[in-house]
Amino acid sequence: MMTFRFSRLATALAGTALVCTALSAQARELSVSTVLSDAFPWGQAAEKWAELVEARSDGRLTLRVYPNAQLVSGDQTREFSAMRSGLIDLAVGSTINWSPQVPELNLFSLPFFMPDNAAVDAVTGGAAGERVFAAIEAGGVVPLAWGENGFRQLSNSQGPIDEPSDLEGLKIRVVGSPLFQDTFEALGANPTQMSWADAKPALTTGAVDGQENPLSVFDVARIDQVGQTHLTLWNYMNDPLVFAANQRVWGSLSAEDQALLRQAAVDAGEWEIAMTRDEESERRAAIEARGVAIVELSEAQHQAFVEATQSVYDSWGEQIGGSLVQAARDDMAAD
Ligand code: X2X
Repeated sequence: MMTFRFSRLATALAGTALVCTALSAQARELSVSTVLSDAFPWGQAAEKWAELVEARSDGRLTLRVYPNAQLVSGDQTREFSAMRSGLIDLAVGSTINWSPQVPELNLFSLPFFMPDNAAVDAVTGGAAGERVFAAIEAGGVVPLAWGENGFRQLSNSQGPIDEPSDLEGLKIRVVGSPLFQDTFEALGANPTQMSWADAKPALTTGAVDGQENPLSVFDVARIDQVGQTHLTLWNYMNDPLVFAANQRVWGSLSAEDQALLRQAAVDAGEWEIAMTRDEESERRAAIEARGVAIVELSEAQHQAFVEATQSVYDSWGEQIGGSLVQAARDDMAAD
């Protein structure tokens, strides 16, 4: 009898332990998509977000980062749609990659529109930034915070580029909306759309002559090793990152967890933006030390690029919406 009771108790206890395990296993795991891994500031932004969320939720929420756009088989321009449909829970994504679905994100890709970090901050932190977030929300995804891939610079294997005619006939790898096609065509180049996964092989074989990416990407991905020996620092556009969530996932979280996730995204973004900017001069020096010839544009040379792309600025400004472009101008002027 005693034995029987004891074994019933043991069974009951074992059952309780099982329930506890099941409950703690219910600690929620959410996927985070990124294009670049944590070898790059972009991937580090996502890892920082995960780290902060894990610590602040005492392990209740776990963010698992999936780099290299693997959740969309490398097709980075499908990331936004995949997050909207629920294939991806969360993402730290580029305005370029999401611009095919959210045309307002092309604001950041207008050639030579935002000249420096202060201008970018004025826009992301201003009325235009709020409107861009509203557009993302209207597109079916919840935007949470800003990060930064950086100002994009032009590299190529053929020779120094300091005026538009130097681009004549060069095959340049681009990604994102057709705005990039138009910009490089206006400069006389021969742009070709390609994912990041395909870019390095295409540079290696010489299928393309050039590409454009921030210094951090050029540096970490060792783009110099695939024949890209000329780099023009022209700051033609900045590529902010956006931390965001699938709507249904967001709606399923308590108000407390929503606040936790959003604040952790804001903190991770601020941390990553500061780091990316701090590291720029070291990266430039490292790239130069590897034998890459760096071109900086004089004011007059810069102006020639601005004029050559004016028609793209005008026509895409209209497509994005004149009032959003004006709001961004006002944000920059008020700064
Ligand atoms: O594909 C690129 O060039 C990259 C990595 O910068 C983006 O995802 C926009």
